[in-house]
Amino acid sequence: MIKAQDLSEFHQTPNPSQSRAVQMTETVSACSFIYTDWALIETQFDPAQLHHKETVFTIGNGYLGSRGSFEEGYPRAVAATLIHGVFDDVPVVYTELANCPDWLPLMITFNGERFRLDQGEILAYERRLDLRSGLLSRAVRWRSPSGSKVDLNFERFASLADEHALGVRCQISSLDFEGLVEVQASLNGYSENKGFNHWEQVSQGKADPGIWLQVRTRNSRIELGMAARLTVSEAESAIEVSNVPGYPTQTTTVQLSPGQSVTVDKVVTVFTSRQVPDPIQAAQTKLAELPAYPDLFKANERAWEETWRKSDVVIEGDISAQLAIRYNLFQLIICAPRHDEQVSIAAKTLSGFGYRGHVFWDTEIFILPFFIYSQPALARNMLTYRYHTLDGARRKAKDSGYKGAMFAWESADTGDEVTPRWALPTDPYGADIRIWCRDREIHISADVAYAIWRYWQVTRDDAWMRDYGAEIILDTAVFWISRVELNTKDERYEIRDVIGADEYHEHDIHNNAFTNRMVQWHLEKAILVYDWLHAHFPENAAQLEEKLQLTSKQRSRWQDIVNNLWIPYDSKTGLIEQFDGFFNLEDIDLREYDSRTQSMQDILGMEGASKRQVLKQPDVLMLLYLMRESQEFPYSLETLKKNWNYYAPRTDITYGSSLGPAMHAILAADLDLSEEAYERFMQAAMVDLENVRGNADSGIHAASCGGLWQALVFGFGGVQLTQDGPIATPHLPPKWNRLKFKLYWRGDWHEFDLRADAKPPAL
Ligand code: IFM
Repeated sequence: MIKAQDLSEFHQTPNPSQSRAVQMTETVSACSFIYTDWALIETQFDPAQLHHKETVFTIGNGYLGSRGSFEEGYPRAVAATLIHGVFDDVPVVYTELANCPDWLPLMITFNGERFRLDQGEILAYERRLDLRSGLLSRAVRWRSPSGSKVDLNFERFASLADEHALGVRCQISSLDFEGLVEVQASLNGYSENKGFNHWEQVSQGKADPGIWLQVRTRNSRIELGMAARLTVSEAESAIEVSNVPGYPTQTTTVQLSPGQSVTVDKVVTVFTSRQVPDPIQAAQTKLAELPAYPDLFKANERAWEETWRKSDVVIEGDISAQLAIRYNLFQLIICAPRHDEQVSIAAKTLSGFGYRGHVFWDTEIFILPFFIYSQPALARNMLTYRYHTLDGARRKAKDSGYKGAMFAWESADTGDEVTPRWALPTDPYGADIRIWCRDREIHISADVAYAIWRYWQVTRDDAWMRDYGAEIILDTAVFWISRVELNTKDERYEIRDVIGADEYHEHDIHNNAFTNRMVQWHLEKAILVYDWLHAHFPENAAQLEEKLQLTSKQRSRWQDIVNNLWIPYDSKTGLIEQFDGFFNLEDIDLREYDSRTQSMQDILGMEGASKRQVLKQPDVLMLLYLMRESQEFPYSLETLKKNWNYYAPRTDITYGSSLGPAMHAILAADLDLSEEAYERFMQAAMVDLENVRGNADSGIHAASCGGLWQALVFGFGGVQLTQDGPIATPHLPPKWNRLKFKLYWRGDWHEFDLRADAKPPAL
């Protein structure tokens, strides 16, 4: 067997990615990967890691995401292409992103023997994701069951320059094969969401040249049109079309002798009725206009270059961290809607079926900062999604007996609550499990307000604030008036029956510090926005007042709540109690569970964990992080130190939520706990690449990707925002020589080039 590193001779293809030599300055291998500065390279095919690697090799372009399944298929493969906003009804979880027709299939046979990785022999194998250009390629040297040796070089990309255009290429070279090679390029209309088929086949046919397929979701009635064109180079060959229902196919057959090669290109277009009234017509028109594969790729490459110019982060001295940060940012970039403000990034991006494409607070608190500071127009798209889903949030508030707008814990196309009420137990005799987040994890409304404020502070986009942001902040502030309760005995406002950021505690949780302070903060900002609107845009203020039935009475109520909302902070000890009574719960020493491989909730049971001082993810510490940016109450380094010492050892950081490690990395860096900061950072960095939680098969952990960027900039970079702009106080991990990134701030770009020795502030 040839080792992957020896495969250079293997890339003799007219592969666009080869025209630009990859700078392999340093490499590190892990999980059968080699990490270089810009490329993730898989060196072996391991069927046991099939689904994990399908997630890892997801590509996309902000419109769709396609998992890294193979063109030729594989038994038990979970191929998926998810398109933003293509939701359809489903039992229990209400709605989910429908797995769209598969644009990848390429079936290749050699004298009738079908190329498959589970047949014949793999003599050499390398799969490479080039993060710089979004190109996924695979080089396989294969011996067929009857003994013929061939090389196959596949590549694919989803164009970042034109989100409706996709490309697949395969160069087939014969080493000792003599005979007929048949290539079938298809569109597969039978994609399923793990056994559930959302599609009705509407029509299909022959394009000029090419094939097309038209399908419609069963309930939401979204139409999708896909068209494809196969071209063959380096060989003379006719192309035929066959129309198996739901599976239009173009087939070509060429004669190949040892030393000869043939290249097939499949370019694909896709539209849905969410963009155009006639998606199949749009797909065909675009296909007819589309350039050949190499030019399509070049335009894509240029678009990536432009994107990385704004978003790249350079780490020197640590190739794993360098690759990992670029990989995590790549995964965020490919799922960020570029031209659609009715959708947002889901917890598992467009890379898997986990959480069904639903959007959580993960987006506003963990993911958006990266976009706000590097591509604010994309952040604006996603915040505008919250504007368009306000009516759903209003229905949720009304249904729960409240006023204003109460955002859904899990949100999809309409903004109505889509968190399932029940989960089924794995034990067939166990009871169904009630999911309380939909009712109680209400901090989401303040989290959205927090992201809007941050966006506004960074961009000074007053027009957006006037037309969209203000309405969101004010109507959710109206909700809080109806949600808080007055405790007449203690003469204070309280918020009872919530779930905070830490989801191990769900019952009888009153006055969760995180929730209460976020609400108080939200109302402080609502007052500022209300006054700002009146001062600068009185007409808009009057319209909004009428629409939301706002009067100065509400403004006074907000102020009263701000003044009197209970925040369980003890100024003598500096400790913040996570919620009323948390300190009275049975304490736990997590060091006694050091050898565990499961979450503390798995070990103790739901009830057991809820009765102890053990956290699934940072809660008080999360609050301190969010208040740190503007140095607001209760943040101070001293308070952070005290609360870190209390809560960090009680947090199930490795097996609890994937949202935790990046946050701990930031705070540990603030506290100069460099070893801890680096360990947590790498835990977050590798969550999908190395499948550290064992669940990467269900999709990318998007919040962790976003948290990682924050850990770099705000943790290791130590960036603080001042009136004069961002200032860095670096705390680089010992092995890093350099950390370089850019931040957008009020119309300017601030470049930071932080060196281990000099550690200068912003340039
Ligand atoms: O939003 C998170 C939550 O904080 C922890 N459980 C998973 C959710 C989705 O990532």
